[in-house]
Amino acid sequence: MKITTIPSSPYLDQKPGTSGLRKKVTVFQQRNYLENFVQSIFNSLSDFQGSSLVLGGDGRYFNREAIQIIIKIAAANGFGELIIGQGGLLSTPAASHIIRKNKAFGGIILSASHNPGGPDEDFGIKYNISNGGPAPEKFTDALYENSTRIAGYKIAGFADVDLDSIGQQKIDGLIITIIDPVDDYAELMASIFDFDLLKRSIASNHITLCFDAMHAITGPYATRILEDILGAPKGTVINGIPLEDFGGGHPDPNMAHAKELTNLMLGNNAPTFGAASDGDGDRNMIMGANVFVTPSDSLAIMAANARCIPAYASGIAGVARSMPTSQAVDRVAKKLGLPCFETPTGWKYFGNLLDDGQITLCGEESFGSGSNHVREKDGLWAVLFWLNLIAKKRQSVEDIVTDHWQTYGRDIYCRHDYEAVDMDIANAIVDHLREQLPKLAGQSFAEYTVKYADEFSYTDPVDGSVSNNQGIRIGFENGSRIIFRLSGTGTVGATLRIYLEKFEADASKHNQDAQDALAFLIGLAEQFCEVKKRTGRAGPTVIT
Ligand code: VG1
Ligand code: CO
Repeated sequence: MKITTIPSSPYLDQKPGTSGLRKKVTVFQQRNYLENFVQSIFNSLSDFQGSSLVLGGDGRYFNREAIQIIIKIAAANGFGELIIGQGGLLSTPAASHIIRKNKAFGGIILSASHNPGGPDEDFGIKYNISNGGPAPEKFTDALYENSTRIAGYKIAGFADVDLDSIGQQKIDGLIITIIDPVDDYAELMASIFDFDLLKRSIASNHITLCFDAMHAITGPYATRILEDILGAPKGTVINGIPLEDFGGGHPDPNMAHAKELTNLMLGNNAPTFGAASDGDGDRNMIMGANVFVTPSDSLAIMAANARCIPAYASGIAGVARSMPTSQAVDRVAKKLGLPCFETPTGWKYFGNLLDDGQITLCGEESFGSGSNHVREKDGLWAVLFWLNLIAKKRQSVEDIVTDHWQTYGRDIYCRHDYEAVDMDIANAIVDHLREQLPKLAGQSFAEYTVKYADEFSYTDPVDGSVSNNQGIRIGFENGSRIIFRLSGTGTVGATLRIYLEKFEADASKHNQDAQDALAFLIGLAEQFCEVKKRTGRAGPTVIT
């Protein structure tokens, strides 16, 4: 194979965010932009000669072209085998599983997750390590460093690879293995959940369901598992054909973006269960007839009921949640005597705890949950968890949630996002918040007395690494919290996220609307950050 080194000069904006590098497609299409980043990944690794690399993406616009380029750069850098999902497709959790199952050196996942796709929309790339999880911060820091100093990349000169025929191809010493993207993942799910029980519950109509794949990667996964294997009727999976532009939609599984599913579930003839996933298949939204389960509650309910699921029947080691996720799971951990960890936002922080066996379940408020079965959050896994729970407990989603609140109280929760805010204004908002922190503790606002006001930093209990500046938190004596963070996944301006949370022990008040119940805290958040005042906006872009 002929290997050439192409000289190139650095781009200075290749710093990975919360989950890899995300930019507009047009940015990635600049001369040598993708090539530089991929070579910088390999420049940050050592001892990978001859080993295998997993490749796949969520199928968005530019996925196929990018895969061909990455194949040639990986070949030139000395990988011995490339394991690629057919058509260049792999959901994020499936990629994680395939890295683990094949004991690969690592993997490159092409996705901008829930961000829209298409020629004028977003693309993304991320490196996962041999445990199947996102590379830790010290790797992404080194990668960024390397990207600012890159002088050229190595590329092999062979024709584009046939991505569509399953099987092995050989190019000189390099093996290219094209696999079915769904097979291994479906097998893994069958090993975790009680598929026989699910088949019976679906066949007897005890469970009726709708899954919205939002024209993204989970279409083929959900169709195979829910319809073909578990026997749900054809048409259970809606928007099931993956499209390069997600049909023009925003593949983010929440009530604002998964409108079709939301209308169905809140309508008169709702099925017993509804769910959706995002662009790359790692997020989930859980709904029952006339009820939406917040991701924070979902995590808590999973933890409380884990023993209902075959894979977790003997109990779980511990739980973790990202800092802005509500404290609902902490209550469960306390009651069950389980360790509970609070990590910064982003799945990479769960990896060490999972590898070390300190936790079994973890999740984020941003519609993500997962377990030690892979090292990414996993949308369909969460859906199957809930289906298994409903089947086993023979209870509706609403009853499961209500029972949970009765036992543990309700952590009323919501998130307000202000998207595409001018970067300077966003930075000024954060500076303004920072200035107030030292004097906030002890101050009272109606019945809310500030207990602490600080910036979250995290020391990894396994390797001792420290991550600073992970969000501004204002915690109150009564357990309520307001958290402010700037997103690390957006591609236009800045996104300010405001997370609001209040605990309600009184069951007679559990059915309140979250926006009403949190109205005072919402007002207080504006008083602290002045986002409406400084941007002139009337309210958030999205409320979840
Ligand atoms: C967001 C979420 C975070 C999640 C990340 C990646 O990050 O808040 O919880 O881990 O997206 O998810 P940020 O920095 O924009 O708040 V995904 O499904 O976009 O890979
Ligand atoms: Co995602």
